[in-house]
Amino acid sequence: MSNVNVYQDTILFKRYKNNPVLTPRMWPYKVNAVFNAGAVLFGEQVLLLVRVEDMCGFSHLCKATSKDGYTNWKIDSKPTMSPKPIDFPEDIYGIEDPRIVKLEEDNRYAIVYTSFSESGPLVSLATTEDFVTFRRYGVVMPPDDKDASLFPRKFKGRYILIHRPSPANFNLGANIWISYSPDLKHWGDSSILLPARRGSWWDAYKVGLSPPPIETSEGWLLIYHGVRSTAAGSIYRLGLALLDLDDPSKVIRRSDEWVFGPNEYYERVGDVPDVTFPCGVVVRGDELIMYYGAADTTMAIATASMKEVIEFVKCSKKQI
Ligand code: BMA
Repeated sequence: MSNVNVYQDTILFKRYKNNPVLTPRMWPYKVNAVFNAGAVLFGEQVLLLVRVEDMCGFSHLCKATSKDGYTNWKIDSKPTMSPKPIDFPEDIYGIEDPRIVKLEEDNRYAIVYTSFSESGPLVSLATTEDFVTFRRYGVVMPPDDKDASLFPRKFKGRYILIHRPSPANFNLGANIWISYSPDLKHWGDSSILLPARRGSWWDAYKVGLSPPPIETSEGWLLIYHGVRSTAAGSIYRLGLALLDLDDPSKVIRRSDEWVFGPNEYYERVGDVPDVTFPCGVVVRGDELIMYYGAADTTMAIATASMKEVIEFVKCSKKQI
């Protein structure tokens, strides 16, 4: 397959030359696919919690760490965090797509992930200090809901969650929502944060948060995915938005064009073709390292300059 869209998405993000960096064949045990990893700086290392799909079709999370964030990945020899359907029945068909943030108030990392329940996907929460033991909070948002992350700190005494409920009627659009909680347990004051567009837009009818929000001096940078539905299936691409630093319910900017999308062979061919799906980034100085699932099969990396990304999003249309 030729790279048909070589010019469109190479400006801001550059693909790592040795992509894909993690593949099912590298796994210490038998798996079908490794993708959609959450990412965080843990001590001196980049830590990925990779979504691993087993040979029954169920997903769990497995840790992979690397000193430079690109090479020499050390992969846990068995699942790091498995579904626990006896205590948490909502995990019955697996756990997927973790988004990790380090909470500023203490030493904990919050992992917000999708539990695949008997009634469909929903949002669950766990915390950890060491990525060995996990405290599970259970369901945060009932189904259908996914693509969720916390912010690293409270705003006026409340935690904020970004998430994406899906309406039963596709024509109503699956929009990104924002909700608040005083205690990580009781959630409310929900409203639409970033709506899916309509018509032939690349992000019409379905959008969702990709990695957790990234703090910058200009506001919270959102990398979100938009899903274009075509006769040949869906195309998962990425766009940018900027939220107000003190009040993240205010969208300041939103890019019109997508900034990254499936182009290379490993993004276009796999269990689900034409998917680029990041659940984690690491920022080191000006370097934004984006870890993304490619075609629901492998893990790949693209990098960008934070300065250039912020300049780009600031040139986008004002939203307020
Ligand atoms: C979305 C999520 C992702 C997946 C993508 C493409 O709805 O469920 O886990 O990568 O679809 O299949």
